[in-house]
Amino acid sequence: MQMRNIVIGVTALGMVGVASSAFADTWRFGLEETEGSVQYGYAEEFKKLIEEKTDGDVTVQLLPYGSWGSNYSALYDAVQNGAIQIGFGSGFLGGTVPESQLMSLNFVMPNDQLETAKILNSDAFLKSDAWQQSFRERGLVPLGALPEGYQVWTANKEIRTPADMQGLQIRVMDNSLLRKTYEAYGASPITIAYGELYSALQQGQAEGNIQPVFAHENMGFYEVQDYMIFADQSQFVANLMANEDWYEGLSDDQRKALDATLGEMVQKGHDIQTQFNSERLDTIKEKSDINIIHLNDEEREQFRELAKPIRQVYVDMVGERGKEALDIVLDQIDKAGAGSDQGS
Ligand code: 6CS
Repeated sequence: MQMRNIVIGVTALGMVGVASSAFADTWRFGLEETEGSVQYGYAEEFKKLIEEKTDGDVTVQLLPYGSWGSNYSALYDAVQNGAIQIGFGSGFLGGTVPESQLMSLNFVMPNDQLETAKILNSDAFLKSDAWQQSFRERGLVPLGALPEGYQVWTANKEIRTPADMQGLQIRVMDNSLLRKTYEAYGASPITIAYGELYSALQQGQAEGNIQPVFAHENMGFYEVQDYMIFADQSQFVANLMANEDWYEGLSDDQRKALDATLGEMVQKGHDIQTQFNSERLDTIKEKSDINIIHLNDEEREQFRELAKPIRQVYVDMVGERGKEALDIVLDQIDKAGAGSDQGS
């Protein structure tokens, strides 16, 4: 059975053996998600590649959601202080790296998901001063980005237009930009921890949810929701990041293995998320009678219009460096000639 209330039985951060040296040849990799998730699938492949390329010099230890605690700031703090060397940070990371909320903007990324992965992992973006400094100023280094699939809404009512979303207590990750976005759509967003979300949905404390398909299945959320709504408004993107001192202390061989692995993982990460999201949608359809809705262009356009001012909200919230990062992404989308969710 899925994890229903994952907060129960989690171990404290100290129990994963975080006391050892930040420069040990065991690389601890903290995940925001459980086994069976896209982050876990990515991490398994990452581990295989690193261990092969370093000929046993390095062992990668995977720490899924729950093994390091359940409050995401504990994971981000552990990467910042070197107790965990590598970790994922997505929607909740906005409190630690405000600029990272760029990944939460709606109607910005290319609608080709592989193209999104390539742009967010390009040197032009990833190695830019704007993105590097956003993380380095907080003792972190951005290593890459993992798009995990489109964010899909669920609710117990049909949602086709912003009018249908009025006052809906939809659960968003703890991120000011997401709250502003869903307020602009007319909803009344609320924040609930990932591990408590199933029971919150079951008890009606939250009336709607936003996740990639695999997560609706992996965490069982679809069991307690009646409608699944595909609006293609944004992809879920997790940042892969490392402790800065640890990263700077890697040997040449380790750095080479890491760089090569990260390069290979762009395509592999895309393949993993595509496969997981497609298979899990089949599972949801088999196991439930959830109603599936795909917004048409006219319906989607109404959300796109409401999302437009949120880019400026992002810039006002995070400042000039955030604007630079956003401009680089927009420029890369333009250069790639990729069809974009931005529309005309
Ligand atoms: O919604 C959340 O809180 C979590 N969802 C996913 C798919 N990954 C991590 C994230 O924090």
